Formats: sequence, C-alpha cells, structure tokens
Amino acid sequence: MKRTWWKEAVVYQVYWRSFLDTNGDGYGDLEGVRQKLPYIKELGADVVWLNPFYVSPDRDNGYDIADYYQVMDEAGTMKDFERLLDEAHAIGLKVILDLVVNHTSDEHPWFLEAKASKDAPKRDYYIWHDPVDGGVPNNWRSYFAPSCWELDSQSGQYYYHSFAVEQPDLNWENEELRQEIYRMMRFWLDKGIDGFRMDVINLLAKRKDLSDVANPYDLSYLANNPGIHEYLQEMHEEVLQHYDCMTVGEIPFVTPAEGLLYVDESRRELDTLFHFQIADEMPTWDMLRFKAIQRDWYEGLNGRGWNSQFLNNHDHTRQVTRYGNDGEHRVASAKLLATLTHTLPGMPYIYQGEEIGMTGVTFDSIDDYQDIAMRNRYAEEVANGRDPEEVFASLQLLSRDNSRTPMQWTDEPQAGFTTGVPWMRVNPNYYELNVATDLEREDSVFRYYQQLIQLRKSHETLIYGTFEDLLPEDEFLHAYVRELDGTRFTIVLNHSDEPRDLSIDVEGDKIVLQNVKNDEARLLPHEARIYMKKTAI
Ligand code: ISL
Ligand code: CA
Repeated sequence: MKRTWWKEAVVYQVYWRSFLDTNGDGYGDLEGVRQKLPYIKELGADVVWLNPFYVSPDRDNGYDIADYYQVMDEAGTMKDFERLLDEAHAIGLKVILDLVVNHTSDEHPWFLEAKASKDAPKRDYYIWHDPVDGGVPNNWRSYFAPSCWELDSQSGQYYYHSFAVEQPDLNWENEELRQEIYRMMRFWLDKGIDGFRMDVINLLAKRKDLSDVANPYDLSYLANNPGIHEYLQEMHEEVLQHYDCMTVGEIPFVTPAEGLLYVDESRRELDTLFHFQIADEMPTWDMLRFKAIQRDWYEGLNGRGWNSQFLNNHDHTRQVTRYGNDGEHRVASAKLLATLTHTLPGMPYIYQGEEIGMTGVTFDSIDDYQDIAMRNRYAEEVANGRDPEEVFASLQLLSRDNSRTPMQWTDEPQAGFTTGVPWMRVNPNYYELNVATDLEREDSVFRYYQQLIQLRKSHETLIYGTFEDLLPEDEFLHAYVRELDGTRFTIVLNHSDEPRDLSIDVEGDKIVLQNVKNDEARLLPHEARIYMKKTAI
C-alpha cells in the first residue's frame, strides 16, 4: 500500500463545545480551540478533528445542521474558523471537519421548503411515504426514536429520519441534492481544510424493501444498503480526488469484509473508517473478543485498506472508565489503553481529555443529562411502564454525556473551562485531574502520550509493520508483535488489577517504553511495556 501523510498521523478530536470557553457564555468556542493549538501540537498530534460547528438548533449538539455554510453563534464566527485554520497550518497541524450529510436539521431551509407542500421543488430532497393502514409504513426504529417515520400533518405523509425527529434524512437518490452536497464540500476544501470525518456515511442509501423487520432494535437495516458505494465513488470522483485530503468514514454495522468495501484503495471511496465492533458492540472490556476483533480487522484489511483505532469519542463513555480502571490504577490504565490504540495497526484517535486520563461521570438524575438519545429512550421506556430508577440506571453507563463534560484544564473553578456557568457540569474530580497538574509531572498520562506518539513517529514499524497476536487465548495478558525491515516491537500489556508473570520470551529485546516503574520480570497491574529488537542487520 502506498505511504501517505494521514497513515502516519495521530488525530486529536476536539468536541469544541466542551473544550475551552473564551467569552464566558459557558460554551466552548473556536477561539478556545485556537488558543489551545500549541497544546495539541505539544502533545504530538498531527490532525485536529472538529465536531460540527455549523448553524444548528442544537437538538443533537450540532449534528442537526440548518446551514452548512455558516458558523453557529456559540462557536463564534467564520473569521474565528479561518484564523484557527491558518494558525493550525502555521504550526504544522492539519484540520478535518465533520461532514454530516445523511440528514439535516428540520429547520434547514431545504426542509422548510420541502415540507411546505407535496409539489414543492425541494420535496424530493427528503424521503416521504404515505401512511400504510392509517399509520407508519413499517416497524423500523431510529437511533433516537421508536419509529424512523414522523407524520407531517400538513401533507399527511411521513418523512424518514434515522436519528431524531428533528433530523430528517436527505434523499441521496436526488442528483440535484448530491450536487448541492458536493458544492458544499468544495466550499470547505477550498478554504484549505485537510479532509472530513464523515458522519454515519454508510446510511446514505436506504433499504428499498419497506416490509417490517424481525428485530427493529437491530438498526443494521438503516445501513449498507444497495447504492451506497456508487454514491461514495461519485463523491470521490466529483470532489475528493481533486484535493490532498483524508476521509474517515463513521461506518457502523460492518464486518471487516464489508468495511473493506469502503476503504479498499482500489475502489476510490474513503481512506479509512471507524467500525463499531468495539465501541457499539462491546459494552465493557472483553479481552478475548477485543483480540479477535483486532486480528479479524488486520487480516480483513491488510494490504488493501487502512483501519483506525479509537476506544472513546463524544458518543462513547471515556475509555479508562469503560474499558480500564478509573480507580486506584487510573494512571497506569489510561497509559495502557493509549499503548493499545497507538501500537495496533491503524490511525490512532485521541478524544480530548483522554491524554490526561479523564474519567466518565455519572450524574444522579435524568435531569442532569442532555443527550437526546438518552432522554428519548428514558421517556419511551418509562412511558411503556418500566421502573424509572431501573431505566435510569441501565442508561447511565452508555449515555453519551459521560464523555461530554468540560475539558479539565486547571484546579480553578469550573476546571478553567469557563468563567461562566458551563453548559454541562464539570466532572467533580477536576481538582486533581487536570492538564496543569499533568504538565508538571514527568510520569503523568500526558507525558506518556507524548513519549508514545514520539516513539510511533520515530519507527515506521509501528505504522506500516506487520501484526501478530502472541497470546490469542489469554484473558488478561495482551502480547503482540509489529515487524518491518528487520525491526521488531513486542508490546506486552497486563490488562488486569493483579500482577502477572510474563509468559513470552523477550530475551535480548530492549524495553523502549514502560508505563510504570518496575525492574522485575513480573508485570504489575495495568503495566504496559514496549520492547524493541533489531532482528536483521
Ligand atoms: O451514539 C451511539 C451509540 O451510543 C452511536 O451509535 C452514534 O449514535 C452513531 O454512531 C452515530 O453517531 C453520529 O451520528 C449521530 C450523532 O448524534 C453522533 O454524535 C455522531 O457521532 C447523528 O448525526
Ligand atoms: Ca464561549
């Protein structure tokens, strides 16, 4: 496979509304991101991914867009964005934006026009269906609602929405609509952005067979439908191939074989993908399952498509809480999880705050949660008669708010995130868990991320090397090898709260990075070691 800048890059995801507030309104903003670009650079990241900041009524935190060409007030102005982009480029950081084109907001002018009447010129920008037996056309659910069909009383037709009622899906069968999207993509690429993270991009094509599904809670019927690859190949042909840009598709509901169809270089669709066999399908840590997923994706993509490695983001609970130990072993565990994402095959993504081991949070009441996904599901289940306490407890761990609490910069009030009232409560542990504290300590999580990123940059074996799992059956020890051109790295991780014997031979290998101080052969709890050996002169 050809070598590219993005295959060697580390991406830092900025959820700007929780990153840094510079005007005291309690919301993070683009000016806050600009001010912290040197911080992101110091960490060692190469690319900044900004979650959507376009004009939006904010029903789904910016993923319901009402104007693709303007910056929402809370985020700032287009000038703020342009200044951020210029300064990022000036210090060697690239910037990719979130492309949300499966749906718009129901307040987008296109939808307001389409809704006005059945024969409105833009009616066909969206997906409408007559009632069936006086009700919804079928039993399909959406991510955020019991049905993916919403009645438009004005026309008596239902419109299709894969997410919230306020997020009507665009009709990608409409050529004019597709050209509108390509025009918008060129607008941002011509400003100099370096690519896109593409929101649920494998949902663009819709299932033609509208009959009921056996299990409406298995939402895979929303994705990977016939026509999707033609749309992405047209997008590549019309837009992407004309720019030096990277694209990462958010691609739920795919196996490695299905994922390859989106990122096989020869198919000229996308560059890399986030699959969800871990984040959406592995609720808590399951070592054997994790190992099998990593082997399957390495074998499934190897040599033809590029993977991405992430263990949390703005939709998923913070990794040290969900997949590690956020208690007595929090620091070692945060470093161990980072070692995984930065030494397994694929592009590593750092979600803001994971670089200091920020933890998930559980609030006491549903009123403290803002996530539309959680609030809608809670209301639905309670309306169906389930016990509110039990519903609340069942939704807490996987609520998306867990990873959206403000970035913890200092031990000052509101963790230095804002001088106002934050839009979401700060995690109470900010007093000792914050960037300032980590920057002062040599053995902090932040310093370890720096060393890890530096090691990966200095040895392309960790980027382009082969991958072999040495302990496929071990539930607690993870050991794998990356090899290229006579250099071998052996990564060994004790993903458990107990010390464990090292059960592989690393005779003659040199430890080049270790997350805890330990000279014994026996591994301490959550100890990570990276060994290196020159196998050929
Ligand atoms: O949140 C999830 C499950 O807990 C994810 O499955 C997520 O909803 C799904 O991957 C789609 O996410 C993307 O599109 C949504 C938006 O709410 C998410 O924030 C975005 O990452 C609709 O645009
Ligand atoms: Ca602000």
